[in-house]
Amino acid sequence: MRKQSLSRTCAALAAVTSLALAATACGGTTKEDVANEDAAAATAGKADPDAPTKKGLTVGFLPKQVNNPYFTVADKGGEKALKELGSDYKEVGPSSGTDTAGQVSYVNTLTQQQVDAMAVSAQDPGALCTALKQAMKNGVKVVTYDSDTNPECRNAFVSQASADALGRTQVRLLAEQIGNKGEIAILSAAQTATNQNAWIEIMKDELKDPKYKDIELVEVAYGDDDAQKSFQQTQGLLQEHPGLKGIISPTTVGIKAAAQYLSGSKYKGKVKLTGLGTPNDMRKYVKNGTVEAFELWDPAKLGELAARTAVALASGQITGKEGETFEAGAMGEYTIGEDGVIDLGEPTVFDAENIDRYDF
Ligand code: RAM
Repeated sequence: MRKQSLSRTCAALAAVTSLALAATACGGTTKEDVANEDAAAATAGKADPDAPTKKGLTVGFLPKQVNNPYFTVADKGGEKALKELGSDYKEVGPSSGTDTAGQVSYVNTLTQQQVDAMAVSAQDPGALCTALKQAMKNGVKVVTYDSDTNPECRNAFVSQASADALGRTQVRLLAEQIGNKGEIAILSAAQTATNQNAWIEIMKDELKDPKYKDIELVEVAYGDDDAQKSFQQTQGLLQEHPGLKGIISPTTVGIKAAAQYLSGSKYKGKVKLTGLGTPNDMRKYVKNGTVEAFELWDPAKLGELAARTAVALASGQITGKEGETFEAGAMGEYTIGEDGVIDLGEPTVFDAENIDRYDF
């Protein structure tokens, strides 16, 4: 049974007041929230792998940022999968990659609308927890995709590839391009983003390997997934560090803005750039010699897997526990790993040789 709860009140508040006000009023931790620490476990029950796939469900997608081409592709993948499964899709979300209060309000609104499940890419791990726990307490299944919250604040996390693999391969790509020597910088997105920070930690760890002893990470800059800010941050990095040899930008918005800056500057081809980008954004810069190689997973597949995970949860086929398995349509069978994490698979490296084979 769904009880009237704090989240309902918050969502109602969000409907009648400014989003920021509602978020402030609802963002704090209450006694009720503390008592609901294990909301995920309480609503999860036992998995029945043979339960029929429910139809007519509504799954809300809440990306970090709408109008970000990466999330447009990812969420379209979710929409397509839901259509195939006979369920409904909706997308809500802030237009800025640093509007955490806005994300909290959208979680509350989706809860109030009694969606069956939501797929969320978290701008900040902790900030969404209270609202997500309330959602789960109200019977809404919560899947994070792309960027996780804390494990107890969702049922499962659909990860694009292991953070370990992504962090290390980006360092390896850049190290190769600069001949294992010189100053490098990172251009990230929001300072709070769970996925970005996880990758940056792994990059720092990878850099401890003696084979990188001549590489020095001189700065981590934040472009907030805002094209203009990322462009300016790139310019700033080059002014601050005239000897800079390379930049890693693990964000589609950041790498595109950095490529745009380098491409029109005297650094083109001299200062190397790699990271995570979409082939359609980066094609031009690979062809004009600004970028040698970068990587990404297929965002449409990530969105599809998030949608299929949400439906499997709402159908009772899985609860998010390690070891449970489910069928993700043509994508095949997936097994839930430690802490409720489901890995999509390996990322792809794009370069001049293969980039024209991809269109996203
Ligand atoms: C941006 C976002 C997103 C990240 C991609 C690679 O669009 O920061 O969270 O996964 O880049």
